[in-house]
Amino acid sequence: MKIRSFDVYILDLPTIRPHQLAMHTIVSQAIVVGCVTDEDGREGWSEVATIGGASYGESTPEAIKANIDTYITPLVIGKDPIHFDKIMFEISKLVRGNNFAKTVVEAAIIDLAARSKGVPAFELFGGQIHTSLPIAWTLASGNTEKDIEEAQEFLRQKRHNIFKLKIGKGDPFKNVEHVRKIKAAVGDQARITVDVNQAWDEDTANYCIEALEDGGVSMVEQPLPTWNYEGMARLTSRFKVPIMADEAANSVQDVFQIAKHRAGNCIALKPCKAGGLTQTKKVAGIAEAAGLGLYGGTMIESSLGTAICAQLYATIPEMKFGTEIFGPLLFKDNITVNDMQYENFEVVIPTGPGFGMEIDREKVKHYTRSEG
Ligand code: MUC
Ligand code: MG
Repeated sequence: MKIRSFDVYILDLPTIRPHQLAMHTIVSQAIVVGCVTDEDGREGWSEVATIGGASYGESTPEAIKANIDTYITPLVIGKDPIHFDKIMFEISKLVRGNNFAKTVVEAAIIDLAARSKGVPAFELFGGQIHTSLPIAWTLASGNTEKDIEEAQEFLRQKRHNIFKLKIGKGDPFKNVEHVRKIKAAVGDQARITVDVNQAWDEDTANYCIEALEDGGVSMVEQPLPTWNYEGMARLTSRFKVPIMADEAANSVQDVFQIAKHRAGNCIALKPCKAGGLTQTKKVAGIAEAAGLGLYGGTMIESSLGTAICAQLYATIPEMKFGTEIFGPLLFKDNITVNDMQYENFEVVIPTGPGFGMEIDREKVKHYTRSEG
């Protein structure tokens, strides 16, 4: 069985409400979708999501597509998909960085390999340990009252009892008040975490984390810029509340440095950051060996990318901080025929062949960005 083609599409998916982060407000999310075919006409599909062009991270959707088309696709044609590790090793020798692009390629090849064997992709990663995992929702409407209403509604529906608040935008002191009001409104019914997305300097972080800890917040994600490992280490040793590395934990090597310098006591996993599923398992191994807690992160993927994360996270023994793979719930529409299931405060791991999602070609066509 040999790979015959690899195609890449950029899609723009509208959200149900504006989603406000420190650097960008998402009203339409750019996702990159990959489709690999073999000589028998079988297909494998994959997705990564990007946030706010080049404002969140270095991998823009346009660069992901251009680098796959130009540099990676020629390296996969003619290869056997079941050898996805060997293929990715060969790519790594000729393509530096480009972790999002590598993830699109690896995940599509894994989907194809698993489908050709008629098994879920998690069977290629040692099997499913979890059938469902805790699922956080991000409150990021930009308005305290709306966020409280949203939280109360999802508690009532038994959809989420962990809420992550995006607080990097605007006055840090007002943001702390916003968090404390939400925590006071939900009380012991829900855990509240915050994601600062690199927006604070160390002095601001020292002041604000003390107030957040006092207000009952149970985790603080990426308070400082990615480069400030020493600052993250100081915050980690000063505060009891866990400090999570997200944007700073951008590769297997980053996570080793974080573990070595204790620049955080937990790690947000995302296949796109590590450069694929195999690399993410390595990140999880380093974290496990170093006693760092793990969190199943998201870049806010649609159902396809979410299923990829879900199936991988299901093979990791301990996800101490649960997951936040809520992407499909934030979009107005879906690009797969079936959808992810959420029930009893958990995300259900899909179990169909490949990553368990059946692509809706019409929807892919409809949301694909027109060229030029
Ligand atoms: C991030 O930084 O974690 C995850 C959830 C969300 O609302 O934004 C993303 C990115
Ligand atoms: Mg984050």
